[in-house]
Amino acid sequence: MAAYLNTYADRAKKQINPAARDLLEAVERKQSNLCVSVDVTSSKDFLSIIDAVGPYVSLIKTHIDIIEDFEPSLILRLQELSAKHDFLIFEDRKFADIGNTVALQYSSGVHKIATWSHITNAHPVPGPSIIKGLATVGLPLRRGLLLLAEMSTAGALARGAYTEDAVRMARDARDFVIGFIAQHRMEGVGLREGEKQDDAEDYLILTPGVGLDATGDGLGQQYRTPQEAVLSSGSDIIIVGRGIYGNPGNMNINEVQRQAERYREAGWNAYLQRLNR
Ligand code: S5P
Repeated sequence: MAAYLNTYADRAKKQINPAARDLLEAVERKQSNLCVSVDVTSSKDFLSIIDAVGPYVSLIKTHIDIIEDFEPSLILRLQELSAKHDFLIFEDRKFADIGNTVALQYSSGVHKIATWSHITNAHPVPGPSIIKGLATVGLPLRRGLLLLAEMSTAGALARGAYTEDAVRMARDARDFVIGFIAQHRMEGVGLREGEKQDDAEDYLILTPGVGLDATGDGLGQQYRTPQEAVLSSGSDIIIVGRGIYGNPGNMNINEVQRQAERYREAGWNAYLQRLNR
């Protein structure tokens, strides 16, 4: 049986990377495979959404560079909310440069991502050196990396041979690469000639492009339901942004909370169905 068909709790015990283990343990504790993507530009909205959805998530995804009034104290507030509500933090930085540059982007600058973000992600486009560069910063801090093996957008170039190469790159860096941003599972993908699928391989699949009410956003985004992502495609964590907070311009925080609860339940029920199939 493929490792991902076990419970989150069992899978946590077998992870070698601490961030992957912590995430799976949080998922189990909170009975939530929901990650909310907080794509808003003011610190106030950012913190109020996170405080509202906190009880229903195991992971909060940030785009810290879109915050207009960013100050280092925002990170302290984020960390307080992470402790209050028991969730991990994933900065969706999508690194895509040479090893030396990404190591600097990860450790330095205004945001110092590696100091607070348990998980981050990278495009495999530069080749294995991007993992090596990020690992020099992330591994000593017990961080984990996701590779973007596929994207949710219409016409994405991350498919076929590109996706296969991404999975091979991950298999060569098991201590740091904990999984993929993807729309499907990656077991059996990218096996080299004569190589057999390792049944113990257990990458985390985090899936954006999830929505219960819309099918797209008019800018290329494509949505599937939590049921499709988790039950049909074997996703481990659903990533939901606007499906939960709508248009931040006219946000009702009670409604944001209600939607987070709704997505948590949909994601968790799909997982239970997968376990019992
Ligand atoms: O393929 C991808 C990869 C990512 S990380 N498609 C995505 O949409 N994302 C991110 O997920 C995107 O940057 C955004 O932060 C979030 C989806 O937001 P939503 O509002 O469409 O749910």
